[in-house]
Amino acid sequence: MSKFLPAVAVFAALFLVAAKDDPFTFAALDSDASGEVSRAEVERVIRPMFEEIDSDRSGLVTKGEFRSFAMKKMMSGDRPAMMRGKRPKMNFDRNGNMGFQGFADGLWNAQFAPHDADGNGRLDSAEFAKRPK
Ligand SMILES: [Ca+2]
Ligand SMILES: [Ca+2]
Repeated sequence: MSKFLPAVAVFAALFLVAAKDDPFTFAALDSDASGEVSRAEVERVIRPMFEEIDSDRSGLVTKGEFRSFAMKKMMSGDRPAMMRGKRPKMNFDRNGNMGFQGFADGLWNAQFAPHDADGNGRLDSAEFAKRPK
């Protein structure tokens, strides 16, 4: 029996988990099937996450809500797609609040815009594949 087999099996299992739970697959994001992922399409997918973080449904995420969300995900061993790769800049205002557009700006600028090689404001599948997994 190859000593490499267990590592391969673990890798395959991780891949299956990621494929099942990751909302940031190209096919899931490209909701109009145009062959490119736009900022609007990313916003559609991250809106429910913003609403989950905004636990009091005020329409704004506070630093406290963000910390609680991050802690809950860490405790459950769940690593949201937005916490992979380059960490988004969290655009909290001076009162410690962040609206949805600030949230979307942070995520887009950290994880999508840097891979837009042709600068057209959208990621095609080749550009998207350059995102860290
Ligand atoms: Ca699209
Ligand atoms: Ca592009």
